[in-house]
Amino acid sequence: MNGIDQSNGKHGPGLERILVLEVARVTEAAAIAAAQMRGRGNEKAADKAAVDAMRRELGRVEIRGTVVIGEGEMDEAPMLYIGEKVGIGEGPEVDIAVDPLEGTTLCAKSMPNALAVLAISERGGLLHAPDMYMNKIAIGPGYPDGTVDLDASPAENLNALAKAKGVPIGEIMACILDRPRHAELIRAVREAGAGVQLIPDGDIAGVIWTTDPRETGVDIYIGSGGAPEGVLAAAALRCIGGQMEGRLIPMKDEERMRAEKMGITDINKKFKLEDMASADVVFSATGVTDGSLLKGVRIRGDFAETETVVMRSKTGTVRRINSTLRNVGARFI
Ligand code: VTB
Repeated sequence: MNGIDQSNGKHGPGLERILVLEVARVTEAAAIAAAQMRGRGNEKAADKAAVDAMRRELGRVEIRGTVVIGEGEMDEAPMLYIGEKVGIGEGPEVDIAVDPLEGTTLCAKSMPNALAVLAISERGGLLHAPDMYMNKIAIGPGYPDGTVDLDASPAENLNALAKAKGVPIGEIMACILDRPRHAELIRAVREAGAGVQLIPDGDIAGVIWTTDPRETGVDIYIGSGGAPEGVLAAAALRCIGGQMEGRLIPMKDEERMRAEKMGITDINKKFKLEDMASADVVFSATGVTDGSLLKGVRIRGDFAETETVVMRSKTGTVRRINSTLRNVGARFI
């Protein structure tokens, strides 16, 4: 999709506007909890703090929610597992995708771009992506449909993007996760004449950066990362506009079976943005550590300051919310 979703979504009348503030509160709470674990070198503890806080806050929202992307299967994760019912049990029926701490390592090392992330959609509006790798390609809004294609070579995609942007390929910057598995991809991008911005972690932010190249310097995201993160990024792009494709990369039979169990009949399918986020969606991210998308949490005495971006596909509104929360009995409210 290129541009903003003006429809009501094909699954129902659309999400209620009030939910925009509610979901922002939820990512704020997760971010503050995680922020208190910044730089402690303890990924598990940071993640647990974010999960606990997100779970608690979700429990106060007037929804009948089902987690479709969460911390794992029911037997793997005690909280926010796939299929878990969240919310107060009244209000609209919604599906929820969470990544309470996107970039646990970034948080544990107090490095940039750790986020608390959540997307909420009408029932059935988000792809139930299993926890496995996904090949992804994404660009921001304003380009003709089909400018890039997951099955084209890096050089083809970069040339097409440069042409659509009206710049020489030397001015295109690709964001790629810094992993040995991407060595060949990185080489091909550089050989084509484009630049590579390597990130240690956090490809939801990597995808979102493509929507504002003037600010972020990133034109395109390419490479493999988590499939759940792919769906969350797609939810964000559905709100801001942009194009994205993804394909699962099952490594073993067990992963194939898991995908099938989650309703994915064609494991080789090239998912378009609209397949990953097919209905009205609200996306919220709060910065945990400072980053180019959002400022991290500031804790000053009894106050915590947060920055959140929350967006809604139905209208394409993107809000930035700066909050100051007060510490009441070891909890910021
Ligand atoms: C990916 C990416 C995430 O972790 O899941 C990555 O999508 C893990 O990749 O944004 P590796 O298995 O190669 O380490 C993140 O970077 C952070 O959760």
